[in-house]
Amino acid sequence: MVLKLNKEKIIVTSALPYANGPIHLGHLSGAYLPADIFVRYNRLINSDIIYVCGSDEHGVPITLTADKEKLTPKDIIDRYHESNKAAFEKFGISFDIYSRTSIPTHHETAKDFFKSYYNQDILSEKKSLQFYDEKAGMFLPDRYVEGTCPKCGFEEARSDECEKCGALYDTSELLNPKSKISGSTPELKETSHWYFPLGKFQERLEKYMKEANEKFNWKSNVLQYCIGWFKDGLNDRAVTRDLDWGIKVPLDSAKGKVLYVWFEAVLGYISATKELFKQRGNEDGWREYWQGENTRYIAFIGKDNIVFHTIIFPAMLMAWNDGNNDKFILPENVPANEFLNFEGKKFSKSRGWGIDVEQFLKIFPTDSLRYALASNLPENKDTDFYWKEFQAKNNSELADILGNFVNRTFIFAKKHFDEKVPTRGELKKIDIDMLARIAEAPIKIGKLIESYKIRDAVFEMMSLARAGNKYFNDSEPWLSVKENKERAATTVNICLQTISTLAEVFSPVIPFSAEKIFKMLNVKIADWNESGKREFETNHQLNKSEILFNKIEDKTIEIEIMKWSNPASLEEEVEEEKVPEITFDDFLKVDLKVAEIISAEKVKKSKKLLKLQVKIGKFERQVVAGIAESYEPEELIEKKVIMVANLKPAKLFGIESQGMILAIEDESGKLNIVAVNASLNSGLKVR
Ligand code: B3M
Ligand code: ZN
Repeated sequence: MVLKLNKEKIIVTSALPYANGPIHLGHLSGAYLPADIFVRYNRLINSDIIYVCGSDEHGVPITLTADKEKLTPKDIIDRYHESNKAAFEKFGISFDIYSRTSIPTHHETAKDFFKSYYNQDILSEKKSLQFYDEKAGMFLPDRYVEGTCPKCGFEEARSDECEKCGALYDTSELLNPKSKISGSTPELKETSHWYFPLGKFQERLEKYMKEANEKFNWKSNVLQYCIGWFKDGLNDRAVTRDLDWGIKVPLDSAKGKVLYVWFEAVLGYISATKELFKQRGNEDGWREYWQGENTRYIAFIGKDNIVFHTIIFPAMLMAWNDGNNDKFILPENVPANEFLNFEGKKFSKSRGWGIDVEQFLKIFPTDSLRYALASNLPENKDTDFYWKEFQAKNNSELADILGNFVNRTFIFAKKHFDEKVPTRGELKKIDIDMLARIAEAPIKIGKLIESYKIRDAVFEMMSLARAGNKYFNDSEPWLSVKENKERAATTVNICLQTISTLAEVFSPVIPFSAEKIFKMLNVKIADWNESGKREFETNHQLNKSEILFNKIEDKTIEIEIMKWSNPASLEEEVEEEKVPEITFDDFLKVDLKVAEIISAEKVKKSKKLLKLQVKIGKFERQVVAGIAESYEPEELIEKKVIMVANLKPAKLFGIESQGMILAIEDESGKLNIVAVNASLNSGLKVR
């Protein structure tokens, strides 16, 4: 049974992030910002669309974090569910619901799917040998066992696959197995699991993908990935695990087993939609979005989640549809993004590399980040977040192009037209061309967003702002206002119309600033189809203008660069590090001086920190340095070292630190202070 609907419905989902850590910029660029822009645009063209997401709260990642922090899984998920929800909100991600997989609705939904497959008799129970960690009291998932490859002797091989030589082997063949959880040697123990017959769906999946691609033009990175999987052939997949944190397998014979987290997490999209409609007082409303005849489903994800959304989830829905009267639709597109790196290196939760959203938005405005990320989305290949580029996007694009155009127009209208929209006079070619540009921009941008080319769309938005500035310059209203006020009126009128169009087309990307512009223009946002066609009433009153984007100062950005270029706690990555270039002037901004250490003492309760008093010429300073694990305080007295003398003071363990001592971290993790010849006087400048 398929529901007939009078209007097309669209459901958009973004991957459900594990509730075991904060959301970072890489997550945003992968699956959330592009989806949000797509959804916001669709709302403006009056699509009947819902945007659904939530926390993924089961699986080994959660239990591991809990173990590490000596807390319960529930503590962990509660903490991160709330903080991630708040971070998304602050970043302006406009979910209709941010649900979670620990809610009863989700447990029931997941169990229903499992029971349906069980009753349809498509699951098979198989016995296998699996590593069991006696010390941790648990069966070990594959990626938590490491050992020596039986083929090539590589010592960090995974439990059933060697990364070095590519060999695949049976878990029981792995030599010297080690549990990554407790470090002990795990035993092989027999267990049994339920398997989903993915292989049986291969033909239908290939057909589904082919047809979806023909109709909706899938991204080539996604297609290539799937083709690879099909080539290797799909196998049965275990959908249960031996764990106690998760959704209990709804069979009497399956004590101590839970559903595999990926099996149930994808169903989280459905249960979150159910929850949304429960909240809306329309219990069955969710069906229109999942089971309607003219319903579209688009799943936004990062590239590491492709197989689950293009193969496993569709197969699960097909299997459900085979055995039930209510039939689900399959994703029409899965526009997966590649990764965003941070200053040349992969974001890494475990290594603490990469700034998270909450931290970021404490320092910089949301729209600046949204714009910078949106114009650099990893749509076809990995991209990088660099602080300097972020600053340039904000200063040279948002502030200098868009902000400047809005600002100069408002100032001009205030000065010469009494803060009102002046009426247009006779149009010249330059005006007609600009009006044509305004009219076509929303159409062009809309098409790009609809085909998931968000970067290009953002480029077009800023191009329109550039065109606005050029139109203002070429029209020279500051001259015409003296000689022929009607000319100036026409220019200002068209500039204001351009601004209104800019606010409309930019609103999916920088919604908070767009809102400010509408307020300044004293109008409400129009439907996308009407944008570019706004006619202001005669003498329409404008509101007070405000600066939309403040410039980010060099020193603010340099602090961030410093912070992230000296993360003593981070392990080095194997790849060569790409460090952004600086100019000589940049270098000169760092005031490096010779300093003499005159006293040193341990900081109470800290293993790493020493409190130092140093002399720089005639002046004394206090510095808190993270070198306590490498030096005894006495060793340091009278040492002449190099110090960053103009670092903004910061408090560490409540103690003010007024500078930074340079040190070199060697391979063993020891810090070696950069000491200079004792004959050099303190206060001398390094250059
Ligand atoms: N939680 C994996 C991840 O956070 C996973 C996505 C689930 S989507 C249903 O990358
Ligand atoms: Zn090997």
